[in-house]
Amino acid sequence: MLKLITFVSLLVSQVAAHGWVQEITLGSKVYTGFLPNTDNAQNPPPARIVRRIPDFNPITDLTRIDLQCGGSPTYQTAPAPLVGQIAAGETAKLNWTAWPANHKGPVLTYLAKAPEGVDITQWLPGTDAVWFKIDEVGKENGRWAASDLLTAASGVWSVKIPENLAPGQYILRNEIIDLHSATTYPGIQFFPSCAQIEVTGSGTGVPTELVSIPGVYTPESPGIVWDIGVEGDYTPPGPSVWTGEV
Ligand SMILES: *[C@@H]1O[C@H](CO)[C@@H](O)[C@H](O)[C@H]1NC(C)=O
Ligand SMILES: [Cu+2]
Repeated sequence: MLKLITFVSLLVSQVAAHGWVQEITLGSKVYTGFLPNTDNAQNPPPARIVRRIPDFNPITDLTRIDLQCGGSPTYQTAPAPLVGQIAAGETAKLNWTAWPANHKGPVLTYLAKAPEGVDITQWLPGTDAVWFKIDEVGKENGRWAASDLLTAASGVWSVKIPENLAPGQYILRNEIIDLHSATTYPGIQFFPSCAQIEVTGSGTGVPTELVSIPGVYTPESPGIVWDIGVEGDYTPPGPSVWTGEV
């Protein structure tokens, strides 16, 4: 009986934990996210613009390739079959499943441009330095991006595609970082979600500060070991934000 209770409460706590991007709106077009619980149960899984993930468990090892777009030792991410459409200057809306209130931390967004002549539905960046950051929010007026601001926005994280971004195929990587157990490393939890997008427009902006994921964060990077109980500002880890200004 004790075992059963332990098992049931474990299930409940897992259901209450974490989440994934269930829906993406690019401009005015709506796409279903990769839904790990139901999509993984189908063979083949439904075609999505979002790269597959095994489940809603966090990535905790900064050196694993799973930090890029999700995965586990037994389930690697892979390119998705579809590509979403958005114009530079439009807003992408990432609709996360209910985010637990105690999982506090920043929300960051990166882009990576598929190399010339490579179709994004075939592209795995590996550890190449191809990523640049377009958005980050840590804390605003004492409220954390996750979950305070995200939940206040009904679970939808909005990020503008820089107006001057050069057209092409990109991976849009939205990342929630959970700091609730980050007082030592390992402890910090990462929840990346990668959508494949085709950006249209006549922009010419090309960022110069490119990082690799994994590689961009180390246990010593500012913001990786953190005590959320401490008041004050928080600067998210990684490179500075590229706004597309020239
Ligand atoms: C988020 O996506 C879910 C599932 O498609 C949908 O029911 C919900 O209305 C969406 N939330 C918002 C704020 O658009
Ligand atoms: Cu957790």
